[in-house]
Amino acid sequence: MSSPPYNALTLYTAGTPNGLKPALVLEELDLKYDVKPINIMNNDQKQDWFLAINPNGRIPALKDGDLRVFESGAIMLYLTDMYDRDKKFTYEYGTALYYEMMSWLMFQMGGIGPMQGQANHFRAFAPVYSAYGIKRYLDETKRLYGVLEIRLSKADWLAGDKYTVADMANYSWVRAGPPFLDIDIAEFPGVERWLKRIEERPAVQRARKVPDTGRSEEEMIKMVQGAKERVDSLKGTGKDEPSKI
Ligand SMILES: N[C@@H](CCC(=O)N[C@@H](CS)C(=O)NCC(=O)O)C(=O)O
Repeated sequence: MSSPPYNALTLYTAGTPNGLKPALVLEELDLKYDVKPINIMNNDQKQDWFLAINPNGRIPALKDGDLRVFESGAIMLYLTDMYDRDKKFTYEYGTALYYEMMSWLMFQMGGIGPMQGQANHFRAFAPVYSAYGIKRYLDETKRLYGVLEIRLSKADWLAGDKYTVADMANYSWVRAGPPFLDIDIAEFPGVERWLKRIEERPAVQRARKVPDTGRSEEEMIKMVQGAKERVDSLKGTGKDEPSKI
């Protein structure tokens, strides 16, 4: 069998922070790819055909011919390793800047993603109102934004002097902080400037429409607001957190 790349890319994704990450790379590199929208509310991602692509049963996943890649960070690295020959959005493997970029990418994968994901769950999707759960994960998410702020208050990009997959991965989550968690991004002025810089990129605007859900950004924000109100309405109904854990 020949080695990758195979120039036969299919992205399995949904309109979520992790789902956005590969589209950001694909659009910046102007690659040709098919999109298979996955309805995570219907549990498409738990079906056998999908588990054969991603045994973890989550989006996103990527196929390049018969080769599969899962975990959003691995997908981003696959795409830059294989298709970013000029190193526009990554650094040369083995250099100091490569490991700096990798550090910020892993910071997102192991920190902001899981912590903010839990904060979103408690704030907008939980079957109970848990003040403890909301506070625990919101505080940790804000602490992690503070770590980004230390870097972005004095630099335009997370690693070195260019926009890389590390910025793309962190951006995908940080942009969701205000609508989901009412985080006031002005408390993190360097992060706020960096978000604006990223949002101006035409490739970012295209990626945000992948997959095409037929819903505008305003409609999505309204849905999130409704979800938060549902959780709030559980306060004091006996569906708030148990007194003993
Ligand atoms: N570490 C994984 C996380 C993937 C993940 O949590 N995806 C969510 C959407 S953002 C998902 O598929 N949720 C549906 C489920 O858990 O079944 C990655 O970065 O790819």
